Formats: sequence, C-alpha cells, structure tokens
Amino acid sequence: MAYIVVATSNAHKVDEYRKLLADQNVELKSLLDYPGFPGVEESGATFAENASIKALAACKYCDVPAFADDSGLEVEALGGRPGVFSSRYAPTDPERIAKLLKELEGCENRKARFVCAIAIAVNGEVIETFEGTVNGVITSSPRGEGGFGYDPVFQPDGYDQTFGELSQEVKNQISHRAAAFRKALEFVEDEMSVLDNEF
Ligand code: ITT
Repeated sequence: MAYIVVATSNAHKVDEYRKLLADQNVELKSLLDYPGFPGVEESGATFAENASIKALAACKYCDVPAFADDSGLEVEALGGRPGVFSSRYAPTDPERIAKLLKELEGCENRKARFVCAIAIAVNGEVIETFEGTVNGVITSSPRGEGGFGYDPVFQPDGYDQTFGELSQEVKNQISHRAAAFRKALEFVEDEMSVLDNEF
C-alpha cells in the first residue's frame, strides 16, 4: 500500500488526518513514527511558509512524499493574533485558552477564524500549498472535552456547540483542516502517482 508522512508530532492532528484519509488507499505515518527527526524552526511569516518548511524537512528526512499542516487561530479584535504564533502564545492548552479569554475580557467582538495551510513535498520539493478556514466566535468560557488546542472556546458559525463539544465527525466535516485537506486531496487524486511508493 502507498504511504505518506504527515509532518507533525501533534497526535490530535494525526488522528484527524487518519479519519480524513479513511476512504483512501493510503497509509498515513507521522513524525511520531520517526522519533529521530530533529525538528525544524517554524520561522515563516505565514501559515503556508511554515507548512512548506515542515513538509520539506520531513520529505527530505523520511525520503518519502510528505505533507504538513500549519494552523492557528486568528481573532478579529486582536488584529489576527495569535495567528502563526498560536502554539507559542502560551506553554499549554489551558494557559493559551486562559490568556485568550483574559485578552478578550469585556470585548464584544468575539469573531475569530481557524486557518490551516497544508503543503505537499515530493522528491525534495514543495509542489503545492492549500488553505482552509472556518469562521466562528470565541465563547466566554471553555466548553467540552473533545478536540485539542483552542477547540473548547471556538464555536463555529451555525452551531450552538464548541469544537470541544461537537463530535470529531462534525469537526471533520467543517473544520479549517478538513477544508484545506479536501483541496489537497483533489490535487493528489489527479497526481496520485506521486504517492506510489510501497512498504
Ligand atoms: P506540529 O507543528 O508538529 O504540526 P503544532 O501543534 O505545534 O504541531 P502548529 O505549529 O500548526 O502545530 O500550531 C497550531 C496551533 O494552533 C495548535 O497547537 C493549536 O493551539 C492551534 N490549532 C490549530 N488547529 C486547531 C484545531 O483544529 N483546534 C484547536 N486548536 C487548533
């Protein structure tokens, strides 16, 4: 079976991608399967740049086609912060959420969006990047145990529940990651031969 590496060490992302790929004849590996991977500095100014840096490094290290996701939360009242710094905003998920709610205390504009950029690298080159977004609002307190990151305080437009409360099936239909992935998959289906490496 063909396989591809997703250049992430975030087990939640791997889990979401595994479900998104369930109907495809492709095995998914991640950097959790390559514990010697040295890591990279996410020095890009945009999600697409950081996704490209990660995909390229994994493709070269693992010597197989790789894709990477750089994602984050853009909050309108904060001028788009934390954006590409979403994972570096504070040390842990609960601290990131607490800091965000504190910054938004008393703020009526709760509009936010999740953004995900996916880059695909093959034969030591980034061949394409794709972007997906989902709009929503930041709730006044965390709700739900599901998902990861900012999910408990993000309520997507059209829903009364946060990503922490919604099932993974629903999140995987409407999320920024799902939107970017659908575009990537469409591209790959046309170019499936790039994935024809065997175990
Ligand atoms: P990798 O770089 O290894 O993929 P990471 O968690 O550091 O893992 P990013 O650099 O892309 O990933 O940072 C994305 C951060 O944005 C992530 O840690 C969360 O805090 C937040 N985030 C992204 N997608 C999210 C989602 O679907 N739900 C909740 N928070 C999300």
